[in-house]
Amino acid sequence: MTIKDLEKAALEIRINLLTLCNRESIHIGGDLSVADVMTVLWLKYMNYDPKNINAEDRDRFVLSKGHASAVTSFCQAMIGCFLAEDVINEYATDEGRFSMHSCNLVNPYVEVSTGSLGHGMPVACGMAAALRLKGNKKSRVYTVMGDGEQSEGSIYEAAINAVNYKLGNLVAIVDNNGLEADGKIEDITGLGNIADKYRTFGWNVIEIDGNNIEEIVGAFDALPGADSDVPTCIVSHTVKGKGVSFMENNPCYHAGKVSDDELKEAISALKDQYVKRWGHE
Ligand SMILES: Cc1ncc(C[n+]2csc(CCOP(=O)(O)OP(=O)(O)O)c2C)c(N)n1
Repeated sequence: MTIKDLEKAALEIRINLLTLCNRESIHIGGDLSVADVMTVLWLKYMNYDPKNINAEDRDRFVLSKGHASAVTSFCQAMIGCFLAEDVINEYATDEGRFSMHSCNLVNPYVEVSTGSLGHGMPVACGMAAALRLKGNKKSRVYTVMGDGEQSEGSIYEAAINAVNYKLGNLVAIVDNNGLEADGKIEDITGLGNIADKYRTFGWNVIEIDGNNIEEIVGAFDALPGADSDVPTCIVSHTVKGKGVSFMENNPCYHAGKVSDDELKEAISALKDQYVKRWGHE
């Protein structure tokens, strides 16, 4: 897929997110910040066949920031797991497969149910170790975390163990948007430099503008082989609410709904940005 194809797909995913957000409360801010990385990962790099979801050599995905379930579902819709309309129509209904957090009891395309922050990364670490024990040298385990989530101690236990067990098949992505649920991370926990922390533990670290599709592609292209010995952390600097000016860097849009007027304004602004860059829709 070309950069243009990926940007078009990211636009469609953002429009789907906003359309859903007009109907149901979702974690829109953190969905929008990570939308570009998720688009590139799912549409270009994940080795995952929706028709053969138990294939041994598939890549595994664990959404450690489990509240970004909507963007994950819309990416999976794009590769044919189900329809985007299914996500919109079933979201938060009693019989539906989709909700604020991904659940593998109702949705088989979810490898691991998540939502409680700090758990996905250690599970991903265990999965990567299990693949090694089984002699699988091909599959990667990707996990996507929040930067607020980096306050959970379990993340660091996993990070230390990933290096100790030489899990070069593990790729951790931190969506570094600077905000957590109700404010700036530097004001709440004073977390400091995330990239330096992973470097100190011995990880291979790649820092990118995570809302720039070209840089994201560059980061995935630069990953060492799945059979390498050192885990990689992609620190992805993003903007919470990316693409919708009234949501950007605004903690009020961590989670919630958008009105009809906000929906219209947001979609037209997103389309304008795309047309400005590529000349047509
Ligand atoms: C263990 C745990 N504590 C609290 C929450 C509630 N919670 C959901 S999202 C969130 C903020 C997370 O911030 P961050 O990881 O930066 O995610 P993002 O800003 O990208 O949405 C919190 C505190 C939770 N899901 N799990």
